[in-house]
Amino acid sequence: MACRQMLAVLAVAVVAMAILPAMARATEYVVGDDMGWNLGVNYTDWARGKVFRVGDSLVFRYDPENHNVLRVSGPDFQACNKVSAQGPLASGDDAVPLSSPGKRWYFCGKAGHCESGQKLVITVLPSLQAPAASPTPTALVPGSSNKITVAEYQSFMVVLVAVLTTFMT
Ligand SMILES: *[C@@H]1O[C@H](CO)[C@@H](O)[C@H](O)[C@H]1NC(C)=O
Ligand SMILES: [Cu+2]
Repeated sequence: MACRQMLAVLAVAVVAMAILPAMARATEYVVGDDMGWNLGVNYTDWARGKVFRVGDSLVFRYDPENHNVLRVSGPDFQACNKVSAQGPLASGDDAVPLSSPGKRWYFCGKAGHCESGQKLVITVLPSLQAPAASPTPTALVPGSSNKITVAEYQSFMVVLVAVLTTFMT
């Protein structure tokens, strides 16, 4: 009996350790999925429940005759002000790497499209990659960020398995 429980615990641990690095892998989000970057799509709904991290990317797909993509500030997003530091993306298939954490605001610069709701705001979270040299478990240090790295999670799983194994024998 104890042996079977141990096997079950080990199986769960192995699965968890196999899945976690996969979760840390970069994700490419096609904005609007099959509907692409268009009028008539609610991008608030599209973004809901998605987790964007540094290293992921957004891909805007659209007809370049009818749409483009402007990255703007929060106030310009609210007001649909077509003020963008970089100028519009206009290829129709634009990959945007999410290279830093924080909020990002986009809308279509064609007349009336932002006002009609062709706009997207996302919050980019820090990467899940473990920092190269950081042996301190930052999750346990008061005042530090709450982020748990993959390495820390794996260490935690190893300890958990060891403890459970001890109790079950
Ligand atoms: C998108 O849907 C949300 C509710 O899910 C709503 O609050 C919002 O006004 C909608 N946006 C547009 C542009 O229709
Ligand atoms: Cu448009």
